[in-house]
Amino acid sequence: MQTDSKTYSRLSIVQGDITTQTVDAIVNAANNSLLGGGGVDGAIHRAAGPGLLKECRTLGGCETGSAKITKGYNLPANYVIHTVGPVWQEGANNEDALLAKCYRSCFTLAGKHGIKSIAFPSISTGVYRFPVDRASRIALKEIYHELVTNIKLERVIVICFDNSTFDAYLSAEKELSSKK
Ligand code: AR6
Repeated sequence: MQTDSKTYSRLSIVQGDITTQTVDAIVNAANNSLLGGGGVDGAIHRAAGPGLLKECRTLGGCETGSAKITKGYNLPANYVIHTVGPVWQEGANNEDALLAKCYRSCFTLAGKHGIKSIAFPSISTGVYRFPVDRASRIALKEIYHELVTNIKLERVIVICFDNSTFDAYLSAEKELSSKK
């Protein structure tokens, strides 16, 4: 893929809490019901307040690999894009392609809503047990692809909650950027 320094300067990989990010949209790693859960999903619902669950109830759930959008309610972000990552099943169930599709689905919705800055958590690598080394490479490939092809997208932030996730994304970034 053809990337340059401008592409890299629009991507940040940081350690932190996605609920505090001041961006147009944050992404939620949700489940098929879209009715809340643990991990980042629980944190987003707690920070957004009950309006978020109320709107989620109207959405009719979400298929794995797809995404749906709501308002951000009490969050600093204007929107939440809810996507459903695959549960890791030893790679036997199309998990790589489904994870890549999550990122693409989020970018499609972001484009439709004029979103210029977006923060992602590490989708599927918590409760859903997707190996983070593998997931981080898939995530960054999709993010780079979007940054290269969509010049309207100003900023993408990957928010890593814990040290090992942060390390995995940094080494994936190093590996992928050395291939440019
Ligand atoms: N900010 C950023 N990342 C976070 C935060 C936070 N506040 N809290 C946790 N993470 P997970 P999954 C990280 O389990 O694997 C839910 O119950 C976490 O450390 O939240 O896609 C849903 O309802 C990990 O690195 O999502 C589903 O049932 C990453 O977010 C299921 O979990 C993803 O972990 C989805 O599982």
